[in-house]
Amino acid sequence: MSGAHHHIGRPVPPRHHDRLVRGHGRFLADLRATGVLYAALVRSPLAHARVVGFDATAARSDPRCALVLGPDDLAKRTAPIPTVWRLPGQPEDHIPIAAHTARYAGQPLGIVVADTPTAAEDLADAVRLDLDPLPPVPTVADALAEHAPLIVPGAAGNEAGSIRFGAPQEEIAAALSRAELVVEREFTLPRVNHSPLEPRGVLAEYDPGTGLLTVHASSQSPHSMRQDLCAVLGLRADRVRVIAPDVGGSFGSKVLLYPDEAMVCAAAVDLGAAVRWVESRTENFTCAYQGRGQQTTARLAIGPEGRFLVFDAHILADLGAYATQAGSGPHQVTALTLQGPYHVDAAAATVTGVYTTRVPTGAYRGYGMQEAAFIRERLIDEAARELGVSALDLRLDNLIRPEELPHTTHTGLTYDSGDYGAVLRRAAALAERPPPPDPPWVRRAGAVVAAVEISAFAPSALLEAFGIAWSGWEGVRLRINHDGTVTVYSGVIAVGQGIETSLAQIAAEGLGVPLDWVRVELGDTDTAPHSDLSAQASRALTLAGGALLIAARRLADRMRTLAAGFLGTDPDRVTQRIAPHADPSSPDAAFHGADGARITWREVAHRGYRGWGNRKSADRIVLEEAVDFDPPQLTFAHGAHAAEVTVDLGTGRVTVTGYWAVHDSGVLVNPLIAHGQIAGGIAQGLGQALTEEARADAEGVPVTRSFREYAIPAAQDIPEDLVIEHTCTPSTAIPGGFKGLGEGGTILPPAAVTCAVAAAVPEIAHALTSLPLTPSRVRAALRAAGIT
Ligand code: SMO
Repeated sequence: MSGAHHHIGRPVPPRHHDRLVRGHGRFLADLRATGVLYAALVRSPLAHARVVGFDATAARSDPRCALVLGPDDLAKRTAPIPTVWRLPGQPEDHIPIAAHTARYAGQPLGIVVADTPTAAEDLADAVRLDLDPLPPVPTVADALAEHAPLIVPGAAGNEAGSIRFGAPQEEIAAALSRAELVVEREFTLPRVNHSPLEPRGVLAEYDPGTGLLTVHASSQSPHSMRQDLCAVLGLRADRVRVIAPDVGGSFGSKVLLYPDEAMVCAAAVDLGAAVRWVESRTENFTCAYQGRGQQTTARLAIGPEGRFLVFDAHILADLGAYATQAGSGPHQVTALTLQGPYHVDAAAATVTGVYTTRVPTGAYRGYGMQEAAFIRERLIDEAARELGVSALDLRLDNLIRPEELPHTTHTGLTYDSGDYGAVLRRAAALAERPPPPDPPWVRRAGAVVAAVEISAFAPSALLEAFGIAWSGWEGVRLRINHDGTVTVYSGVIAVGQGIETSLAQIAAEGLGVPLDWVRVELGDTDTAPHSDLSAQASRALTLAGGALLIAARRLADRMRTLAAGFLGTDPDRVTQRIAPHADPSSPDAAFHGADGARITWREVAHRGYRGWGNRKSADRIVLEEAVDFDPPQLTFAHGAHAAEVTVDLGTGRVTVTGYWAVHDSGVLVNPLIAHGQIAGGIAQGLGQALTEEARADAEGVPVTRSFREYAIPAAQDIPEDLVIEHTCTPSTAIPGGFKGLGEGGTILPPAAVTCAVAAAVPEIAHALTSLPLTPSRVRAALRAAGIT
C-alpha cells in the first residue's frame, strides 16, 4: 500500500455537501418522470371507527380522476405487510393495507390518483367516508384499564405480549435482600416525531409490457422495502426494483414499508403508469410512525459501600394501533441495555407491548438506548442524592473497568472493548469551570452521565436468536473499471450521514489510490448487494466498511499480481507507487518492478479486463470483489456526556449553557463526519430533553400537527460551548477497528440535562422522571416544592 494514501482518519469534507448546497440534489420530489400521476390518501379523521361506507362516486366521475381505491378494492389487490419482530403472544403478525376499521386518526383507508397534486387532494376530500365511531383508547393507561375497549378484535386484551430479559427473579430477590437503599421511580418518555427535513415519498412506475415495478422511495432500507412490496402486491422479486435517491433524513422513520406507500405502488400497478406521492408536513407529524412512547417503573438497589446490586424495570411500550416490525424492538433494547456500562449483581427487565389507538411507534435514533440511559442515570442520581454522596463518584466506583472486558451483561450482551472510566472522567474534567455570577432567581449546575452504544448490529445469528426475521450481514461489491477508476456498490444507503464519503475513504485506503478515483453507488436494489437493515442501528460504516476493507485488500493483491505478470516478476518484488493527485493513466500512478520497469495502474486494469496476463486463478477475470461480512459479535461504542444548565426559578425555563461529549467509536474513518454525527445527535437529544412531545387530545386525535405545536431545537437552543472529543479503542470484531456512532450523540442528552436540572434544583429532583422538561412541567415541580 502506498503511504501517500492513508485516507482513513482524514477529515475529508463530505461529498454530498457541495452538491446539495448548490441545489443539485435529487430528492423524491425532484425526480423527473414523464406522464406522472399524483396520489393523495383518504385518511380516517377518527382514532377508532368502523368503516361502514367509502363513497367515491363524486371523485370517480371527475375528469381529473385516474383511479380511486377504497378498502374493498385494496383487499382484492394487496396482502397485509408481514411483521418481522414479534413479542411472544402477539395476536397479530401483520399490518393491513385494506382496513375496514380505523385504529388511529390519519390511518390511510383509500387512495385517489389524479393528474395534478391539487386535483388528487381535492378528490380525496370529496370521498365520503361513513364511519361508525368506536371508543378511542389514546393512552397506555386507557388501554390497560378494566373494561377497556378492545383494539385487536378477538384478543384477550390490549396487551400485545411480554418478554423478559436478564437475571431470574430469585437472583433479583436475593440481591435485593442485601440492599441498603432501593430507589424506585416511574418514568414517562413521550412519543416523539422524527422531523426529517424531507418527509416520506414514493414514485412508483409500473411497466405493463415487462411487468416491472420500479419504485423510487425516500427510504432508509430499499431491499427490505422491496421484500415487503413483493409480499404485499404478490410480485416476484425479479420484477421489483426499489431505488432510494437522495434521502433528506430519516432517523428510523423510513425503515419500514408503510400502508400508504404500498397503496401508491398498488395504484401504479393497477394503472400501468407512474404515480407519485409526497407526504405533507402534517401527514409526517400525524401519520409517519413515531418514536419512543414508554412508561417504565424501574429501581436501583444499592448495597454496602455504594455497590450496585439490582437494576430492574417493567417497561410498558405504547405500540400504537399496530405492532410494526420495530414496534416493541426499541423497548426490548431498553431492557437489554438498562445495565449500561456498570457492574451490577443482578439486572432484569420485562417489556409489555400495549396497543393504543394512536399512530404506530417504531424505530427512532438511539433505539431504546436513550430511554435506558435516562432511566438508569436518573436512578443513579437519585440514589446518590439520597445517600448524600457524589453522583460522579458513585458512577466511577461502579463502572466496568477496561481490564474486565470483554464482559457479558445479565441480558447476554458481550461488551468487547473500551475504557468507560477514562471517558467519564474526561467529560467531567472538560465540564469543570467556575460558575459565572447568576441573578438570584437562576440556579446553575452540571451533571455527567454514561452509556454504551450497541453498534454494528449483527451477526445474523444474534438476530435469529432474538426472533428478528432479518439478516445482520452486509455485503459490498468493489470494482476497478477498465480505466482504473473504482466503483463501490453497497446495500447501505446515504441519509445525509456522509456514508458515501466514508466508504470511498476505506476503498481508497485499501487499494492505495487517490480518493477521487472512487465513486460510491448506493440505494438501488438492482445493483446493490442485498441488505436487510441497511443504514440502521449504527451499523452501515462498521459492517459495509468492514466488508469493503476486506474487498479492497483482496483487489489490491490481485492488481499487484497482475502487474507482476505484466512486468515479468514476482508480486512481492512489485511496488505500487501512486502520487497523491495522479490520474490512473499517469506514469506517477504505476507498479514498479525491481529492474526499473513500470506499468501504470490504468494499463493493469485495461489489460486485466482483456483477460490478458498472469492471473491468480482462471475464474477471476473481472476486477471485482464481492465480500459478505457477518461479524463474530456486536461491537460496543461508548460515551459520556456532561451538561451544564440554568433553571429560571420564575419561569421554569431550562437553558443548556454548556455541553461536553466524549465518545469512543474505535477508529474514526472521517473525524469531520463523526463530529457532525455526534453534534447532530446531541441537538436531536436536546430537543427530546426540553421540548419535543407528540401529543393527542382525549379522543386520540393528534394535536401536534406542525412545527407551531412541536418545537425542535433551533440554533439558539444549542449551547455555544458544545465540545466533542473522541478516544479510540479499536473494535476487535470489525476489520479496520471501526465502531458505530450514528446514534451515539442522541442517547445521553435527556439524561445529562435532567440530571443537571436535578443538581441545580435538588428540591425537585425526585419529580424529574418525565420528559420533556418544558417550562410548564418544571414550573409545576417548582410550585409543588414551594419554590415558586
Ligand atoms: S432508529 Mo435506526 O433507523 O436504527
